[in-house]
Amino acid sequence: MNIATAAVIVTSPDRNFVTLKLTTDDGLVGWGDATLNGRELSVASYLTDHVVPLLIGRDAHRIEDTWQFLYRSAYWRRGPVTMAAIAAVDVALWDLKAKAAGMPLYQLLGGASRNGLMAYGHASGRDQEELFDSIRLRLDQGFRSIRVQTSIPGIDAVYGVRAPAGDEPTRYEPAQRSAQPMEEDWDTRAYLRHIPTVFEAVRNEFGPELPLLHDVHHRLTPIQAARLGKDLEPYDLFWMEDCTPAENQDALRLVRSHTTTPLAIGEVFNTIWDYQTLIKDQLIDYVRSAVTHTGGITAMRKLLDYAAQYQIKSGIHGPTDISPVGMAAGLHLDLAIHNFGIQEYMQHGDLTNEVFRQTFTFTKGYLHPGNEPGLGVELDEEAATKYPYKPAYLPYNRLKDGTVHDW
Ligand code: CS2
Ligand code: MG
Repeated sequence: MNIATAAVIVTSPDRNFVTLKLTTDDGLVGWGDATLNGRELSVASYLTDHVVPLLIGRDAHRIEDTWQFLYRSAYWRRGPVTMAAIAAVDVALWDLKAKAAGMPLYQLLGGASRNGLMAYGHASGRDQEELFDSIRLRLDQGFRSIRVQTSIPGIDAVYGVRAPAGDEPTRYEPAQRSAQPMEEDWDTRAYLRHIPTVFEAVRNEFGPELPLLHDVHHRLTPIQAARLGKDLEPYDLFWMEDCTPAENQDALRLVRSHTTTPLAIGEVFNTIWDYQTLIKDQLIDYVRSAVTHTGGITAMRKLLDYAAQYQIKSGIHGPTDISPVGMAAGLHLDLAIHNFGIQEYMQHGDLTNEVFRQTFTFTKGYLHPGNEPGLGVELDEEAATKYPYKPAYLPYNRLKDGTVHDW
């Protein structure tokens, strides 16, 4: 089973996606997700210019060897572009191997460790009424865990809050199609004052059972994050996510020493090394990496097995900028590992679902990758050509005095 062709497909149904298609000499097709939000074409070029030529003629069964070859032979290791490119090759090879075996991928990873994967949905609102409506909508859709984000009085646009009324009520897409990133504003003191009152209101309305999550999106210093974690303790969060910028692992030591609110981190990390201190010193509770950005199934399996030794669980990143191919890869891994925690499920739009035909299911709050051989996702190339690439950027933040802050 040698690789005969490798092609990079860029398509933009509801948003931009980069997909790697590998074809073997015996006619099997494997898919890998290489989407890096706002920097899509860099990964497409990395693959087309530097990886595709190396793949032709290689034995598609040699997944570990191919991973090591791509990681070590580049000399320049790590980084989101490199690791997304390696991930795409790795996931496409796992898709091929599972198709060749006639099994869903999770079977090759050891088989199912559970019946389904608890997923959390996103709720947001510009005020309490909108937020409560949004939570009710998610509950009606079957979600049993909810991420809560709200506007902050005095700040015009806040991460995670859906577009103004008139838009489809559940749709929140962080990247906007434009030639320049949108500018948003930020005020940490206003945020720290407001968020605990939101969780108090949500708990009062929806009761103590519902798992609630919150994403801080890298905005705080360690001491600010420690305070927020403490202030949120009465509302029993499932996790507080990305509370500080991720580069400094030791920042979490200070946060940890002040609060029992569980901590999740890592959607912008791309290797196990980004977690080394966090895991061995048990500074976090959940690993937020995406298969797509962290070197694929091969690397994520090692990362999550390492985390398991320290009772740290998975919380795989599942926003809309992970394509259905990357999403399915995460679901197969989630089902197989022992230390599954929760899975984010942001739900793709109709156009994306037209381009990527999927077999994973969402029933009563639980995701399942399905039982088709391989990943269970096929890209419809004809449909993909209808949606050419459109430049899109994530927003960025400035403080009131104009200083650039973390988005
Ligand atoms: C977010 C993402 O899902 C999350 O937790 O932080 O929506 C994130 O903003 C995007 O994936 C950025 O590409
Ligand atoms: Mg996040």
